[in-house]
Amino acid sequence: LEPAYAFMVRARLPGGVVTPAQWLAFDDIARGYATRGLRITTRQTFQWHGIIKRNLKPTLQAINQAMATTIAACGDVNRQVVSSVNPLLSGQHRLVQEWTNKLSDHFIPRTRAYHEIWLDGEKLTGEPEEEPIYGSTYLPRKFKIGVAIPPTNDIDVFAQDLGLIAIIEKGKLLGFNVAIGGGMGATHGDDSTYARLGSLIGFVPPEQVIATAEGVVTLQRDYGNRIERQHARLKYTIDHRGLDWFKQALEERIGFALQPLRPYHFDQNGDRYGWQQGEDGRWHLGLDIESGRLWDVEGKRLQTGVREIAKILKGEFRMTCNQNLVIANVDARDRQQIDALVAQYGLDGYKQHSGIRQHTIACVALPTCGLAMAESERYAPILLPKLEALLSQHGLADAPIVLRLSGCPNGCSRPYLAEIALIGRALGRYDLRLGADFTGQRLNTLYRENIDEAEILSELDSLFAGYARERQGDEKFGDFLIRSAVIPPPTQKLIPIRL
Ligand code: SRM
Ligand code: SF4
Repeated sequence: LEPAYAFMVRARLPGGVVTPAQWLAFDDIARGYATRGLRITTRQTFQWHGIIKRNLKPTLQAINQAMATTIAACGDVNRQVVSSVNPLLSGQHRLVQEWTNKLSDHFIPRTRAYHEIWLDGEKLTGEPEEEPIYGSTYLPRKFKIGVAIPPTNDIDVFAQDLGLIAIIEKGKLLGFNVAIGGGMGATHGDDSTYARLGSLIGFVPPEQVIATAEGVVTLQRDYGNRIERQHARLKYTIDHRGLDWFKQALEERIGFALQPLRPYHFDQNGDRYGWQQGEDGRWHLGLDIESGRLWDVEGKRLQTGVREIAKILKGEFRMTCNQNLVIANVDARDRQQIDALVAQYGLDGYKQHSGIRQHTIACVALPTCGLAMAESERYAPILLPKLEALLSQHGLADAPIVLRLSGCPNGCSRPYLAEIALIGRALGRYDLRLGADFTGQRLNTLYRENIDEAEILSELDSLFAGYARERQGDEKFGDFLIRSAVIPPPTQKLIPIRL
C-alpha cells in the first residue's frame, strides 16, 4: 500500500487577477481536495496544501476548467509574472496588466507533456518538442519577472530577476525602466550566496519590452551556472561576469540599445487598506489577510466570507504580493452589501490592525514547507501581540514598520527588504536583520545571529525606545537605524550603470 503522499499545488495567475467565478472554482478545490484552505502567496497567486496524490489530476483539471493553469508556477522557467495593485490608478493598472499578461504568455513552456499527463490531452509521439526560448535543458534555475507602477512598489521590483518600472505620463504608458539581477535566496554560513537588489540598466518603450525580457532570459539560459545550483540564479551570472558585460551582451543580442533611465519615485512597498476610489470612479476594498491564509477555523470563517463575496461580486479580485486581497472594481451601489459580508465574516481586521501588523508578511514554513528551519506563518500571530505591546509602551502603535518572517534563508517573504526581519535558524531561533527602507529600495543588515524570542524582544525594545525618542518628523524605523548608526549604511546601492 502506497503512503498517502500530499502535495502543494500553485496556480499561475498573472498580476493576481481572479474573476468571481474562478474564485468559486478555486474555493471548491480547496474544500474538495486541500487541507488548509486557500493561501495567497507573496507572488499574488494561490497555493493549495495537502493535496493527496490521487487527487492531483482532478485538482489540476479543475484549475484548468476555471481557465487557469499551474504550468510554470514552479520549476526552472519564468514563474508567475507579478504586477502592482494600485486601485487608485485604474487606467494605469489596465495598461500594465496587458503587458503582464503578454510577458506571462510569452514565457509559458510550449511542451504538450503537461496536457498529456494531467489533462488527458493528445498522446505525444516521442518526437522532440520545440521549446523556442528554453531549449531542451530549460533554465539553470527559476526566473522571476515583476512590473511595478510607481509610486507603489508592492511587488518589490528590486527582488525580481527582471524588474520593470512602468513609466506613465498623462495616462500613456511610455515604457519601462529595466532592473536585472534581483533575488533574495541565501544559505546560512555560505557568504558566496546573498540577497541582491536588481541593478537598473536602462529604459525601453513598450514595443521593446518582450524582446528585452527574452534577451535577459536567454542570456541567463546560455551563461547561467548549471553546475552549482546555489549559484544558478541570474544575480550570480551578473556578478560573476560583470554588469557592464551583461548589458553589452544584452544589447548585442536584442539588436538595440537601452535608453537612459526615466525618473520615478516609490513611496512604499506595502498595501493600502479600506475603500479607495479609482480614477474611473469605481471602488476597491483592500483587506489585510494574515499571511494570506483564507481558511475557516474556529471563530474565524475568512474562507467562507470571501466565498460569499464572490457570489455577489460584479468586479474581480486582485491578490497582492503582500499576501493581501483587493475586492476590485465595485460599483458604489454594491459597497454596502460587501461591507456587511466583510463585517459578518471578520474580514475587517485591518480597521484595528497596528502599523506593524499592516506591514507584516510571513512565509509558509512549518508544517508544510520541507525547507523550514523555524516557524513563520504560525509564529507571526504569536510574536505580533508582543511586539505591539512594546510599540504601544513607546507610543508607536500606529508606526508603519515593515516586518517580515521567513522560516529559512531562502527568503520567500522577501525578508532582506524588511525594516525588521526574522530569518529562521532552528526551532525558536532566528537571525535578526534590520534597516531596509520602507520602499523596498535598500537591503537590511544582519544585526544579531541565532537568537531566541526573549533576545529578539529585548533588542527591539531598546531600539523602539530610541526611535520613539529621537526620530525626526515622520522618519521611518529603518532610516532611523541607519542615521543613528545602529547599523552601517548599506553596501549595495541602486546606482544605474554607465558604460
Ligand atoms: Fe519560495 C522554495 C513557498 C515566494 C525563494 N518556496 C519554496 C518552497 C517551494 C519549498 C521547496 O522548494 O520545497 C516553499 C513551499 C512552502 C509551502 O509549504 O507552501 C516556498 N515561496 C513560497 C511562497 C508560498 C511563500 C509565501 O509565504 O507566500 C511564495 C510562493 C510564490 C509564488 O506564488 O510563486 C514564495 N520564494 C518566494 C520568493 C518571493 C518572491 O518571489 O517574490 C522568494 C525570494 C525571491 C527569489 O526567488 O530570490 C522565494 N523559495 C525561494 C527559494 C530560494 C531561491 C534561491 O534563489 O535561492 C526556494 C528554495 C529553492 O528554490 O531551492 C524556495
Ligand atoms: Fe519554506 Fe524557507 Fe520559503 Fe519559508 S522561506 S516557505 S521556510 S523555503
